[in-house]
Amino acid sequence: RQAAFRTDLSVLLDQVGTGKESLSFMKRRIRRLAQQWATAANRLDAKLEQQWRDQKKILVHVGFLTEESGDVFSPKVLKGGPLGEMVQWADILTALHVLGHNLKISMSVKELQGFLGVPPGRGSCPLTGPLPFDLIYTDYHGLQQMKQHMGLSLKKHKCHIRVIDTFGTEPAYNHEEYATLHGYRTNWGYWNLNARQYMTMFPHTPDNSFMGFVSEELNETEKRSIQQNKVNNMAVVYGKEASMWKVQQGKESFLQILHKYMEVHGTVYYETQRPPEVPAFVKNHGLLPQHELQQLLRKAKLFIGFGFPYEGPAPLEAIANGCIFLQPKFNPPHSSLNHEFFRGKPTSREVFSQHPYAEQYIGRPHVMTVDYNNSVEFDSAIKEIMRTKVEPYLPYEYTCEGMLERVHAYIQHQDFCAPEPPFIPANLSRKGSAGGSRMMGPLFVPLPNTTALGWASNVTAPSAWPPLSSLRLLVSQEGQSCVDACQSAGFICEPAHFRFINNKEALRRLDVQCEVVDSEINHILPAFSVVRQECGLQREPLLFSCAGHSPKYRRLCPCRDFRHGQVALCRDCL
Ligand code: U2F
Repeated sequence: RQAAFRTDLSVLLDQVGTGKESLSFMKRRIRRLAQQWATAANRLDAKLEQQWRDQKKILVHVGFLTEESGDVFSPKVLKGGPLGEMVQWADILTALHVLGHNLKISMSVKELQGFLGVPPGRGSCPLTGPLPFDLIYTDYHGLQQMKQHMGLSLKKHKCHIRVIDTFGTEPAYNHEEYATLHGYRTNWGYWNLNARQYMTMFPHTPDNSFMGFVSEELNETEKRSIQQNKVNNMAVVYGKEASMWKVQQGKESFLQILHKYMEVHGTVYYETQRPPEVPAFVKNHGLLPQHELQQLLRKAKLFIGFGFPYEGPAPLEAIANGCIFLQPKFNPPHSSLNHEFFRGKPTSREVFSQHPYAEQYIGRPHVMTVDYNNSVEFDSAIKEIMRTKVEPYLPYEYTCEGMLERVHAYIQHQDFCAPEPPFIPANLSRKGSAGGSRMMGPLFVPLPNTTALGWASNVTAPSAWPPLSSLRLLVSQEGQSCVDACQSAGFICEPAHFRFINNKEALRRLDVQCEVVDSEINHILPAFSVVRQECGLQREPLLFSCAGHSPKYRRLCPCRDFRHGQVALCRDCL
């Protein structure tokens, strides 16, 4: 069946259910953004020009909101607890509904069992028939629940699953045996999925797919009125929970500096009294409903982060409402190795500021990233912000149309169930140069001689998505990951393309001198060591990793082009 865009959200609102603050929060959000979604649906509908879209049967099982997982989030919705996840799930549900798919929503194990057709009860009971869904969106909690209640049949059906995973999961942590043997042990991970089945909140980990969420969009009249009503010396602090302000104890000086120039506002949750962490000069509004926060942001000139929370939605909302976002640089960077918050998360990603997306993808004049310990730098940043005029800005990928476009493309093109076209393992040869090898049949794609970038287009993988035409082969520096190598050349690492460059032909085309070409199970491969003239190809496709790097190795990197404002999609991806 063909999917038809929907602009009426009432059925969705009924499906979300009632009885919890988290659900009420999500429904308020869905209602508030309804008009914006409808406009976006009409625009995308016109843009796709009658392109056929399959209607999929989709189950959304929101694991972290189930009682069975402890649901620690719902009771904190009105108390300054994390809302980013709820923002994202509300938007995912809306996107799937608006795209016209056949949607079922479950927020308890009982509902999950009902939808999957497994008998209720505590034990694991395999699903005997076919899976009644084309796609299941869930999270790590939900995945665990499915394992408990579907037993081994989960393995059979896991290619249909998508895991919403805020901070991302790197391939080395996802591969059960490899993670166990090589110390990539975490509280999560170990699911042996294709890493692109994990979907993140920001496009920070190209090994995973970028799901995202949306932010409020403004029309031209609203933009003009915002610019007229900006209060140049008004700052709003990012941090709705008092503990987020505690980070400042002992080095309160930057808040003092800020206070010297600006009126400081906060939206910190409190019960009866001002939280002691919040200085007396701060005008605290208490936790605000989302639409009231937007109003506050429309007046403010500056939205300032203290370093936590990491990578939330609020800075995008602030920038969309015409604020400049000021945030601390992290030196050394924060990661699962040195910071409690990231410890146990299945990623080694290093976070160089509170909001790396804002820094890298938006940047000046909307975003300023400075060293908060350097009071001179901080002081001059505040002065610069007060005299800089900025327009409200929202990257296309965070608009409703951008999210619909991306989710549409994933649903129609990402298929982890179809057998991968033959993965041709290394044609091993010892003591031979890669240059001496035969061309590798259908995977051979010639490279222009002049540059290491850009496979030519006589390709033989018509079903590949992203299409092979987007591939650019690159060699990283020693110790550099493919994430960084591709980025520094203006591209993005594309894990789906690894299988086309994991061969001797790629080494030969790049003129790599190999004494030995080995095929191994190691997440930094394909790569080579210049000093030892050793080349290695990847033997385990699940370990193809954009993130991997190692000091002695230069990596072969499959980069691709991307659309401006929609990094998840290549030029020919729609
Ligand atoms: C992030 O979670 P948070 O919930 O802490 O993220 P924020 O950026 O603070 O914003 C979430 C939403 O809270 C709303 C605001 C945002 O959409 O409009 N809000 C509000 O309604 N009223 C207020 O007074 C203030 C904000 C991240 F999203 C999570 O994935 C992480 O787990 C967490 C920790 O890093 O940070």
